[in-house]
Amino acid sequence: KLLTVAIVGATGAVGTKMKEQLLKRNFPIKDIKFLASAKSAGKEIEFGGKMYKIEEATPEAFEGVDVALFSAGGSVSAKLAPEAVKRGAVVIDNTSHFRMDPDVPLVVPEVNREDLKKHNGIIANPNCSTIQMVVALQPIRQKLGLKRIIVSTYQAVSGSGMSAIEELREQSKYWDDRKDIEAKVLPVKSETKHYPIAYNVLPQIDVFTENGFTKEEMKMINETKKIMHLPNLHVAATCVRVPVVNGHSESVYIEVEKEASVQDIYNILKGAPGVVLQDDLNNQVYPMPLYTEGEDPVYVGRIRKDLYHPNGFHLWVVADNLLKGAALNSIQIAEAMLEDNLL
Ligand code: A2P
Ligand code: 11C
Repeated sequence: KLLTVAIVGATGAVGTKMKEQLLKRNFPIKDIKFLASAKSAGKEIEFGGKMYKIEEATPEAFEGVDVALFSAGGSVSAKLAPEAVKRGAVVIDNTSHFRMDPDVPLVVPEVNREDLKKHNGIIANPNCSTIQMVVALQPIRQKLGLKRIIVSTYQAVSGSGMSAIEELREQSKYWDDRKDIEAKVLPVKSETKHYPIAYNVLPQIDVFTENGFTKEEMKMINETKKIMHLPNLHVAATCVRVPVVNGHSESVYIEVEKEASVQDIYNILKGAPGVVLQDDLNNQVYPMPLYTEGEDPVYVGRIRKDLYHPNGFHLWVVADNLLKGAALNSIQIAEAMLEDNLL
């Protein structure tokens, strides 16, 4: 079966990777549409050796589309995803807009593929930092149970889009005058204050919520519980932006229900779907974002048993946030739906 696909936000950091992944994974495409803002309409984009004209994302642009991959911000999804569904498309939405809607499955195929069956036209792709964590923890949860997660993230600027990548590149040139570097995008474009990301670490990703956690932190908390179907799981997150172009890293502390050894965790993660174990201290082997760029799996290393809690473990989890965290997971959702006759 060949499908007509649309990428909404085709010129963006994630949209560009969606385009690459469709080709790389040989997604069965009959036709493809590249949609973006009015500013990009008419510009050309290359796909599989052919040039395509970018169109403005309007309701009518979804006529004849089977699968629409959205990554152009929450407000674009809010407005246009229902229009795409009305015209018969299945929407796979990479924004946070529909994620906590009880009628919208929030899916990481390695964890809750079954939830796709309950879709009503829209499937939400989780936040990048959530995806890589649940891929690493689901196999452990299945064997040992899971009671608690405390995670601190080290997130790359690519999570904040093309303009943040440009900002880090630009600021990085000014080592001598680093106190006077101008910041316009990070930590959050819409906020009043901006701070340099080069030579710095920003303990704010997205805006603050009333309880003092940021929206990004609350996404990790709420999305994890929804994806894993564990409403009573205790999750705490501290999300931090670091001067890395691409690849999110996470220090994850977990408490499981059954007592286990580090070797048990190794055995569980070895060969687990979507996971690669990189943990060899004698040879200084552990995951790092510079080396996971462009790679599909979620890498796990530095696995340690807590020194005090008998069921506590520490893990270091790294993945390409634009791939497994966004574009790849979206395409894997489409592939799973195709296999399960849901498209
Ligand atoms: P454009 O390049 O035309 O502005 P990023 O996350 O890397 O910043 O990318 C955001 C993506 O969302 C871009 O492709 C951008 O297109 C697209 N976009 C932004 N605003 C709109 C809009 N109102 N309608 C459709 N696409 C939009
Ligand atoms: C970041 N995780 O790294 C964010 C980007 O909810 O899809 C993704 C935001 C989202 O900045």
